[in-house]
Amino acid sequence: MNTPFQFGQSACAKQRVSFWILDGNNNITDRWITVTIPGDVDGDFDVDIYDIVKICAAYGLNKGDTGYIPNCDLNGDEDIDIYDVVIMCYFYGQKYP
Ligand SMILES: [Ca+2]
Ligand SMILES: [Ca+2]
Repeated sequence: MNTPFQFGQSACAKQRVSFWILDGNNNITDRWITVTIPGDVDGDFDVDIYDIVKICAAYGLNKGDTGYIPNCDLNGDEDIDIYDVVIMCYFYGQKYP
């Protein structure tokens, strides 16, 4: 579901939300975020083997490293380590209908 986001609206699960960024030069950029299950690093609304493959490819990397995938940093501490894998394992097998 692609839904235009309204200011003040809370994003619910399984949504792709668009928003605009206005930079200091008055340039507007359109961006999308996906609200999904923790561990769904590829954004297809499930946590499966493809998500594990992706987190394994980035395992051990820190923010700024080549190959770092922000979606794989599930606890937001700027590295991809066992704590992120634990979160993914907790949600493994879940999907939105
Ligand atoms: Ca997935
Ligand atoms: Ca992390």
